[in-house]
Amino acid sequence: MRIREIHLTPVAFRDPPLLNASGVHEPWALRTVVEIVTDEGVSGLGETYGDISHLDRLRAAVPGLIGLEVHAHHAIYARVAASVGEDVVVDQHGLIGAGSNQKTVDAVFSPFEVACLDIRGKAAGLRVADLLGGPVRDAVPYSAYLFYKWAGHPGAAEDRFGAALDPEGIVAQARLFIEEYGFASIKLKGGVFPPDQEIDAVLALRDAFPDLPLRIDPNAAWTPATSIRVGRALAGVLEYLEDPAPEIEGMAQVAPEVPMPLATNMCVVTHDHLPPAIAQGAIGVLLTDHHYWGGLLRSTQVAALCGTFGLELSMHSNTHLGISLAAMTQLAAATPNINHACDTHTPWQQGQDVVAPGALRFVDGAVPLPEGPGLGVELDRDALAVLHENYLKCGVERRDDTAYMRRTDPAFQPRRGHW
Ligand code: GKR
Ligand code: MG
Repeated sequence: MRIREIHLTPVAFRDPPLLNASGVHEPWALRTVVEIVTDEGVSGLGETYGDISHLDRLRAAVPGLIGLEVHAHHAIYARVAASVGEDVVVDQHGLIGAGSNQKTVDAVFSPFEVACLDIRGKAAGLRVADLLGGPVRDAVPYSAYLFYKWAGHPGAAEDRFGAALDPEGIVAQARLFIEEYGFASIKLKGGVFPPDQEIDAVLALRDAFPDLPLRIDPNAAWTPATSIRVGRALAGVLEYLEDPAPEIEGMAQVAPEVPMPLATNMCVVTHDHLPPAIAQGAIGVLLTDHHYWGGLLRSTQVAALCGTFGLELSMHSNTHLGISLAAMTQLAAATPNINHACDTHTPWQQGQDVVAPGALRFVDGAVPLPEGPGLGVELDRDALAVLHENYLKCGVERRDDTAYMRRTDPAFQPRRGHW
């Protein structure tokens, strides 16, 4: 089965004003939908970032992939690497860690690989999880991913989630998510308010949901000294503490001084980071993300390495749609050592999607592995057209949480090692 056509469709969908250490989410989130069609007419889907620089790299990779076998994983990777050349993408919102050439290649390769696996699964009548070694769980647990947020975007009406700017607002948001999705663990995006206010929010969550595992992720907004203070204040409360301080060296200072494991999706984001992070004992949990770890198969290899070196695994998420949720679910279902509930931004999507409804659902906070072959989701072409139209009209070409925040607060500075 050879690749005959590749279609790249940038899309935009509405996103609430979620606050983080870099600023605030813009009213529109961007993604790119990748569709590969084979010479036999079988098509497969992938989903990735929608920033214009990434879209341009995807476009540049396409001609080299036409005619390749969908099974030719290594040849496809080599062609993508050749098209990327020496480029290094610097993450524009500063929340998923340092850039490197390998991370850029891996991020460009990922949606093509996912689409090829979708095709391979459909052709064989197997789920992607079967191609990755077979599912070890029927449903993948996700966590309630809470954000501090404004009531609505500046100048717009209040959205359905309302404001969450204090512990009461955060607990109310958790209740809504747990009622609607049944989540059985909770993550709070921090790095927004001074750490003591965020400690209070975590303690309020612990009081409201005494049985649920909790995490906080300030995206490296704290110094190592503050991270140690917060970690100790939350002894016995957190399942793990995610990216409290910047860089492997900062995390390595914190790790031996706090009672819970440290997790990251910022200081270990490519293979080169694993040896120093392991040697320095900087982390106990890696949040994988197939979008920048080179797709699904390479993510299972990273997972195996983590097992060898005694690291636990969770999964990172950025704002995404259903193709990504399906890929994340197939991967987590087939990765035995993903032993923490995965992150997802799904509730913030408010039903907007490019996949036909029905295949993906939440039951008690977990997504059952879709039944169909491949990823188990189908493109809804009308919905894709609407979201593409949004992209053409919205005027956003790259995610920039800091610039958007500065429209409201011109003096705002991203908070890296700030508190
Ligand atoms: O959506 O604002 C956000 C998150 O902060 C996201 O960009 C991060 O990459 O969720 C992510 C994380 O765990 O660091
Ligand atoms: Mg994180």
